[in-house]
Amino acid sequence: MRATWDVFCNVIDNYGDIGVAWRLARDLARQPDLEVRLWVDDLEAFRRIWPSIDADRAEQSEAGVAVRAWRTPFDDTAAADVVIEAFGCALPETYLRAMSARASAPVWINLEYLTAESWADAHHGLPSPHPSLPLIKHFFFPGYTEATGGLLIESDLAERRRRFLADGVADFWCRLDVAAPEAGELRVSLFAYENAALPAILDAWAGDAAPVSCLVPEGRVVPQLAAWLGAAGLRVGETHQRGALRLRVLPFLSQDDYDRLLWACAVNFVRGEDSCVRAQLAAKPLVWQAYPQTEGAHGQKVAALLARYGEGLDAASSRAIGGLWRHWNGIPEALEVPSCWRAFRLHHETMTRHADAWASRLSGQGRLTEKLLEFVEKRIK
Ligand code: TRH
Repeated sequence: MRATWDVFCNVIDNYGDIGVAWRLARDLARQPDLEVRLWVDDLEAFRRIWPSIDADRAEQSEAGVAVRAWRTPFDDTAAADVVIEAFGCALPETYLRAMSARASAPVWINLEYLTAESWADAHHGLPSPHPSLPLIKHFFFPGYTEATGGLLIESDLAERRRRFLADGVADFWCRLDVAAPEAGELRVSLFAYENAALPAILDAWAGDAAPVSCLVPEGRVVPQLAAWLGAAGLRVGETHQRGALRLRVLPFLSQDDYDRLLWACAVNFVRGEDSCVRAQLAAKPLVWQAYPQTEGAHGQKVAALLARYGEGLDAASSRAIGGLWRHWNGIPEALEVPSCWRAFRLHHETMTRHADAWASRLSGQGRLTEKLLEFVEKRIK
């Protein structure tokens, strides 16, 4: 019999919640004998990362996943064998009651935010009994070590990337209406929150000795780019040249096209969690802006990932990447942005080799979907 899985996603802000929930639901649906439903409370946000979603439909099917609008009040629904609550979104009361009414309780999992911090090892898998219902929730922590739940890496990802790089890049640029890189050009993708270090990095790119082209999917950073350009606004498709820098605003891409953009660029500036992982898997040097948190808590996340990512890198390259990451996250850094960028540029080749080795290492460390299936297998009654 096919096991049923329900994944619940409450979109709080940005695209990370739906981005991860959708990636997971799609990957689960590719496994044999699983029936997957994804409940989403903001289909408009979902449509942005997956344009074939119809934001007005309560029920639809996409990539083998039954997509359901999560509405309040929540209609009575039979609970699934496995229930995934993405990022602590509180499940509807009616659904909790349906879970406890089952002859055998579902395996209930709270999929947590990714962090490279070491405490994730000890917290992964911990149970938390419901205060009044006969249900136990388990905390599932993605992470970078074997003791965690691993990372969302589809089993065919490396092969898809390889095929794209072998014969798909030219078509991709054509489809985006972007010229292929010229000789010596450094192509950068930029996905960021508002960022105090942005004007300095744009200045550094404009003053670079070689052409830098920066591709920016439409989003929160665009008003800041417009201000730097001295323009009233910036629309999708506009291109601006300042010194060595050519800036181009792209439409917000589908999740799969965004992966392709990361594969095709030489450096990727990413933010939050999902794009950060995808940039690591793209095997190219990356600059990460963590989701800003109060009291600088994101600084620890940045330091933790830098420490892991930097393992095996020579001191100079490690210094170069660390300097830029710190500026990009508002963490004190002795070197100025232009020096950090020059160092980053100088060590780009070494960092690219390192990024390739890092991506292979991540793939060998345990995939989240497989670990989740194992975790559930041990608990299912
Ligand atoms: O959008 P984000 O900033 O999401 C954040 C973080 O997840 C953060 O931890 C969370 O607390 C906060 O939201 C509420 O960044 P993230 O995680 O990289 O998610 C972006 C998703 O959007 C990812 O799945 C990739 C996708 N995407 C596209 O599909 N098309 C695009 O053009 C771009 C730029 C991104």
